[in-house]
Amino acid sequence: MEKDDQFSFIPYRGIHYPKAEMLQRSREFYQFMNKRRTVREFSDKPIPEEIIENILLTASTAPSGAHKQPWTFCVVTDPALKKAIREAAEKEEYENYHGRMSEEWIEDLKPFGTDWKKPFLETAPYLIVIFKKAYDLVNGEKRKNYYVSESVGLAAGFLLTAIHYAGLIALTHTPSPMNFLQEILKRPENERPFLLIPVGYPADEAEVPNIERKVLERFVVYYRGEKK
Ligand code: IYR
Repeated sequence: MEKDDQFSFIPYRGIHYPKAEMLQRSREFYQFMNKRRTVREFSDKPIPEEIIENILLTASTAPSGAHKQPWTFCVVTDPALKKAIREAAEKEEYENYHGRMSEEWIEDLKPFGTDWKKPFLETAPYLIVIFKKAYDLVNGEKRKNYYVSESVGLAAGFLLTAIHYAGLIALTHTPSPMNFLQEILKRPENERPFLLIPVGYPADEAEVPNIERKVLERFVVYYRGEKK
């Protein structure tokens, strides 16, 4: 490695578990994550802000290109803003469901029972709107960011994991196009909307689609080399 003297390094203290414990932890974590579901029916029950803060801190532990952390998380609880976001999203979605999406796309969405109406944008106590920073602005000067979508996608994954771990639900929502988020939330020109994530508790009568995940063999290819 090429370590520049200008920059310091600190020892990495790994976390060590006995093999049996690793096996158990990995199995249990999979079983836990396998219970995560995207839920579209929210309760309006409030969530303590500190829980949201911890979830956001977890998201910020994601790796990012050159550690630029090219993301902004907008946390929306203002009812007026939620209403504005709902109205703008529904306007776009109405167009999507009435001609803008292909027949194949509409067909692919049938198992999920979605339509242009997005009441959860007002019901959910929190809307987390993730923006990706195409570049940074430092005193008005442009600074490059790297692998922006990959980095912000990873942070979003960490966020969803933390939401699930806290016992809350989320919906990964992608209204399209979603430039309206930039306008409503008055974000600077270097930020682009990435995902809109309502967070909350499920409604009492919430249902989710009866769908299954691919089995390992259908999404993993091993390259094990010669047997020794
Ligand atoms: N953005 C639309 C349509 C939609 C698209 C996909 I791909 C989904 O997985 C779900 C919905 C909507 O939010 O309804």
